[in-house]
Amino acid sequence: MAPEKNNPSILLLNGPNLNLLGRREPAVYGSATLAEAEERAEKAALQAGLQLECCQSNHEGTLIDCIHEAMDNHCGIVINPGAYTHTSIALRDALQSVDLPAVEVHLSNIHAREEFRRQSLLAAVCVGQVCGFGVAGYELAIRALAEHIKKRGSPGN
Ligand code: CA2
Repeated sequence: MAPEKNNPSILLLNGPNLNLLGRREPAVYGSATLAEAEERAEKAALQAGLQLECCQSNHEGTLIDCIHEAMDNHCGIVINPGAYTHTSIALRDALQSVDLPAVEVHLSNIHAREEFRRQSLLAAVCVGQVCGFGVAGYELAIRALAEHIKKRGSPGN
């Protein structure tokens, strides 16, 4: 959904392979599709008084472009960076450079999985991290981000 002018809005960004949600590995990532997860996320955002724009890409550069564009259109970001969580200094730099509050989300508990998933390169430039709650994590992250934005003062967009 495109953000309405003058209404505060946030961006929900999903990274590589998350377009396959609900279609593969349901034991790890659940059975809800990305569209269903986004629908639930939008309801949570509207309840918190925020518009929600959703974006998914399998490409690092496209995700970076979305983060840059968020600077002019949104007051915060909820991001599931997928496997880029563990590898992408470029995504970390993008999040840091736009200076918007961001919450990192993972469907699975990355700290209870393989060693290589336990490190997030992005967590240090996010307000916080939600993981292990499946698609409900997107709603939790949106509520947490909304609270953070409210506390910090009224957003300009
Ligand atoms: O738990 C998460 O949300 C992850 O960000 C998911 C990534 C993984 O690389 C991270 O370590 C943790 C993988 C996304 C793969 O998405 C799929 C979804 C459904 C079916 C197959 C893959």
